[in-house]
Amino acid sequence: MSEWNVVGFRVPRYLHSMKRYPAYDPPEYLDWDPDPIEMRRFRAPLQIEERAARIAQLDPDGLLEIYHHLLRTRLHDIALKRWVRTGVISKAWLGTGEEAVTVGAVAALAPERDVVCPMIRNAGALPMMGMPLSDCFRGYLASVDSPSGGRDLHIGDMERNVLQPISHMGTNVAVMAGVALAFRNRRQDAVALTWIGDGATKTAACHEGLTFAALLRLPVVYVIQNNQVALGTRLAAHGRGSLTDWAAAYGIRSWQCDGNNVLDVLATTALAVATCRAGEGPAVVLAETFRMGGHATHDEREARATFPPELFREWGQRDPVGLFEAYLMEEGVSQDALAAVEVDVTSEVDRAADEAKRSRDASPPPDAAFYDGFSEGYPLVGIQKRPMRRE
Ligand SMILES: Cc1ncc(C[n+]2csc(CCOP(=O)(O)OP(=O)(O)O)c2C)c(N)n1
Ligand SMILES: [Mg+2]
Repeated sequence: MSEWNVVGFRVPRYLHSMKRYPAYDPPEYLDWDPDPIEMRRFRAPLQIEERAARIAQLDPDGLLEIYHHLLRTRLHDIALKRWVRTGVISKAWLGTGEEAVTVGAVAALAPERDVVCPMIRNAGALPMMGMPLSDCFRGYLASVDSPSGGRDLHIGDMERNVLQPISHMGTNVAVMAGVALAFRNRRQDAVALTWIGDGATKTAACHEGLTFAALLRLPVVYVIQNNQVALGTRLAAHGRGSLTDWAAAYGIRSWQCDGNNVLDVLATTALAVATCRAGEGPAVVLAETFRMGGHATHDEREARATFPPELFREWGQRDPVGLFEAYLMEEGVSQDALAAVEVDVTSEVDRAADEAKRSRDASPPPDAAFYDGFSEGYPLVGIQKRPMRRE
């Protein structure tokens, strides 16, 4: 954002500002300008000694890479929203306003050895782990060449250390404890990480998984993504206790961070990962954030009515991408460098969406819908090859 003072000199404050999309961005993001109070609030946790030490390891290229990941996550969602509006797909689950929780957490991992299980609001993790962005779009098209073969929009790729999530909330907590147990048994120096929604913390599967992970001290990091709502139910309506005390009840070490501050998420997740690598896992990172959109694109109006408008204004001022961009400018990153990242990311996302759209009509053959999976220790393709119990 450029400003001109009375004598016509440009005030070199926030010179670059990423493009906003009136048709797709939440209204609070459209004329977004960094608020000085929020900028101070952004810096505060980064002064905490052990967090500061991790952030000091990032060089200018590393910081720009994080900006790239944040922006790509935002634009991926905007591209999906455009697909919904233009009738390519009927619905999309987006993470608008929550990008930092995904990007910061994955940036704290070693993608070549650690394994993540991203929930649908953590789509930004997939390209960070090396999955082609076009595959993220193909997942939504249910095309035969999508990573799930067209079966499911929850996608993963074990070649790239991304476990396809189960859509049932809470179940991945136990599954990732199992992944961490496998690491331990194989003496592999690796960490498992997944995200748990505030709503998912209330499931039985989550409780069982955490108890198991804690008891066996497994190397698994659970990032609680508290976006203050579960589908249409506000946090205060789905639980009475505080999530701050929650990990302690399981005997699990935890850190709290600002989920709209990518560097704070990165630094706290790095501490959690270090705990696991030191054999003292598991660990919980509680990231406080806010869902700026609907549960998915179908209920955006209801979602806006779930909370008072002031709350959207407050969190809107805390746009994780905008805040990080403003922070980088304060740190002296050049306007040209930021603009160059934006040009790159925009064309990367456009290209990926266009490439995926070419598969739009490549539906799986009808009999592939029966079954394709693993059972009784060997791969089975098609329901006719499954051993059926006949009474
Ligand atoms: C066991 C189970 N119950 C209900 C659902 C339907 N459902 C899908 S997402 C969701 C809300 C999830 O809320 P939260 O865990 O806070 O994650 P968020 O959507 O806010 O990211 C519900 C109820 C489900 N997928 N699994
Ligand atoms: Mg939630």
